Amino acid sequence: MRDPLLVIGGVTDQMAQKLEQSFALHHREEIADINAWMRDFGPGVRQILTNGHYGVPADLMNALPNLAMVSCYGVGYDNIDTDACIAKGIVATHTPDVLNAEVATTAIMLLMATYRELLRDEAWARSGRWKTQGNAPLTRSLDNQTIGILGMGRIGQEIARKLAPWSPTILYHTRTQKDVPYEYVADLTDMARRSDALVVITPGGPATHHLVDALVLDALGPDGTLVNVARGSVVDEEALVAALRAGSLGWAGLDVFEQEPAIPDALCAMSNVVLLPHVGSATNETRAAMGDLAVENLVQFQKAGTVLTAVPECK
Ligand code: A2R
Repeated sequence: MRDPLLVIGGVTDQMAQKLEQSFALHHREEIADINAWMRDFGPGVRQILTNGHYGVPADLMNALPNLAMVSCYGVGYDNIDTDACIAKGIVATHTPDVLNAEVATTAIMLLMATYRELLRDEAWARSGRWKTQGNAPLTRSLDNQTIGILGMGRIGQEIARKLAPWSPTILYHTRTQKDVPYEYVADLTDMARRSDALVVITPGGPATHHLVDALVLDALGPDGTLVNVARGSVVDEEALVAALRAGSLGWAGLDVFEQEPAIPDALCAMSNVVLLPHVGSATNETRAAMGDLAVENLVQFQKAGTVLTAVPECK
């Protein structure tokens, strides 16, 4: 008999095929009567596969007496209560590094799309306005900009590296200074004031909640661009809408939102924003690598009681 694995959120066919060799998959969304399922399978469940969006709800974690390991398909794990994991002896894993390049590409795509008005000009070409109204208005160059990066970890460093062909001046803000060849700015508002664009790439969770607030947005200013590829919670979305509406912030490129999958109507109605449905890592290649790592963590724990990529709190 294969061990039961509770699966929260979607998995790719490739992940399901690999997992089915070792586990009997129980998909949370297919369980109609969770109490009956708990009685039948709960005590046998030692492992969960989830993602950064769903995490593990507290009632589920508490109801599984033998839960020992949670594998998160994603690098961000702010919806997994790591304090509760530590208290219960549960090891949590995530998928760092394998998505650095893709999320960095997404950040640069949003910078390019906002600076060069990609959506406006694409619509200009497609709608025939070129013929009826003439050339599209000029845009801004992404070259030689001062780019402030909030968060200089694995992905932040990859964003800085990938920006090199545009000859930027890179500033960064984190809680502790890093060994990187960029200028550290101890105060986030100062950094925003000095930056043409601010790229947000910290984890989510209480420590970073609304780090980018009205003051920071105001400091970025009417010619400034905000790009968020981290978590919606890091930016005060209400303040962002107000700043974009008032023109005290120029542009925003957003892959993440506070109440996903909901995006405020006000943002959807603005022409100075580019919106993506949280697709920072969402390519076949990168999701395959993330899926492989999430599955390898599960299988190795099942076989040997060890994991490859524990979250720092569980190391
Ligand atoms: O503050 P530090 O020295 O721990 O630096 C980390 C920074 N960070 C913060 N910066 C300012 N204020 C905070 N409260 C704060 N908390 C963390 O974010 C570090 O430089 C960076 C996180 O880097 P990594 O742990 O290497 O994460 P990675 O792989 O770059 O991914 C970042 C996030 C994920 O958690 C997902 O939410 C998203 O990107 O995909």
